[in-house]
Amino acid sequence: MAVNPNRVRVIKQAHNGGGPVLYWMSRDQRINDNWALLFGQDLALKEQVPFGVVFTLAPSFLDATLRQYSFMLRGLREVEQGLAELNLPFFLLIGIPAQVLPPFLEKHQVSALVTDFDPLRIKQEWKRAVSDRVDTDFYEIDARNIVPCWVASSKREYAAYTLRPKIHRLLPEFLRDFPLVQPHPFPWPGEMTKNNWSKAEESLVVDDSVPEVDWLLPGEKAAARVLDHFLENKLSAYDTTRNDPNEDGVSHLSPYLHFGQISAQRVALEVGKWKGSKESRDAFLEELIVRRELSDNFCFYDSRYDRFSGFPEWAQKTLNEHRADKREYVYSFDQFERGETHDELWNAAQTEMVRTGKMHGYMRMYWAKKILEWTASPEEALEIAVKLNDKYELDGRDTNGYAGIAWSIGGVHDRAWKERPIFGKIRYMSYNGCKAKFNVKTYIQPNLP
Ligand code: FAD
Ligand code: FO1
Repeated sequence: MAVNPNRVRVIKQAHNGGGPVLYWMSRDQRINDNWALLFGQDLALKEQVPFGVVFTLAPSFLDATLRQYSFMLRGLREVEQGLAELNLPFFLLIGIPAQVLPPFLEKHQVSALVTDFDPLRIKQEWKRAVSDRVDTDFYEIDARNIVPCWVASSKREYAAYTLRPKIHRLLPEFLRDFPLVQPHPFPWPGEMTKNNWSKAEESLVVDDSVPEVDWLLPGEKAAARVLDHFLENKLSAYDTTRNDPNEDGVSHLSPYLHFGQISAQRVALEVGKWKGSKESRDAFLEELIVRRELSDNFCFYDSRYDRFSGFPEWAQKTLNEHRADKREYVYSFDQFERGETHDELWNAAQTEMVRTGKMHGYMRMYWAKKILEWTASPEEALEIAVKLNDKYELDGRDTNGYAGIAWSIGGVHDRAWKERPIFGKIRYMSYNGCKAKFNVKTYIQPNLP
């Protein structure tokens, strides 16, 4: 078994073998470097049975719009083609998993169901509902994290510095290269029904006023090209350019990582081979491995990841003490959404997100913190930040987003700072602080409403 057993969790065992194995793909929407897919194929080869992949397309998903769904669907069409070349079927089922999966498993006499790990509440609910309705072995594989979430730590970590040593100690065991997916020797029984992609698009109940992006091509092949471009042209200056929104110094991998169109483990393996500055490599791997896997730790061990009650005690206390502080500015969701605050820098960040689907990482901190400053309560700030982030960011609806917003507004994974109005001891960021770091006029210019 090429897949480390510590990456596997058994959701259910039914012991009625003999039928095909099915990988229910959801978070990790790729063929290569996918431990869930590799585990499923291993099972099928051992049992000498057919193996297939299924994706259940939900009509709506956490405020996703046409922008995110079209990026995802174009990536899935590439998965369908790639699997066909490996003699593996890809079944696109339209509807809620608990409604469409059980009859599919019954019809094909599936005896083992494999799926990928995702700590988001909606995904945990999906799995529970499916598990209650199927009579097959059911496995969950962490194919998103290099160190499986439940192995890295058995509890909610306080900050990056408490998780970092646990991750680094386990990298030698988990940061390994991947085997290739084999052409499957046991064909899926019966004729192959063709997936109806136009019906899939028509089934969506999404806001189509948020247009697709054209500056980033979706899919596994495009993701690999973006990674190569980053390694060749940008990684060497990453530690000095990544916090300047006027520099195009970051990887732009987050939409691909969010949809699982590239594996963070593949990125880390390629960065490990890269012969460049240690400072840049370490700075990038810190974000890609420690910060990114800290987000899953946060959401996995605390289902209140998008709630005020999920903030650390000290943060809830200090924000409560400053609830009655006078707010010099208070804006509505619509004013924020339209970028109509008094602050042209904040408006530019909002415009960048609405237009490109990807706000620069440095600006996301400032953007979220100002929403705390210009709303009547931290709860309302949290709600507005999550809704805007999930509606417009290509990489939204992701544990990184809930952790990033909770860090900005609720001090999650951060410490207490000098007390001030409204923020209390939550770390503050200011326009002048940005001005000291980069040329704000240069950033505002292309992002004027
Ligand atoms: P790079 O700098 O090239 O980083 C490479 C990868 O490392 C990223 O793709 C990401 O997977 C990981 N990474 C980098 N920074 C962080 C971080 N701070 N926390 C966790 N992982 C990180 N990230 C999302 O993926 N989706 C979101 O919805 C999201 N919302 C955010 C909201 C706020 C308020 C904040 C402060 C941060 C948010 N982030 C989010 C984290 C970070 O801003 C983005 O991951 C990053 O900007 C993505 O661009 P990149 O891939 O070019 O970054
Ligand atoms: N996962 C699914 O299994 N089915 C879907 O229909 C689906 C839609 C979707 C839309 C936008 C988006 O950002 C994610 C979506 N996902 C869907 C989940 C995605 O694959 C990831 O698992 C999570 O968003 C990352 O935690």
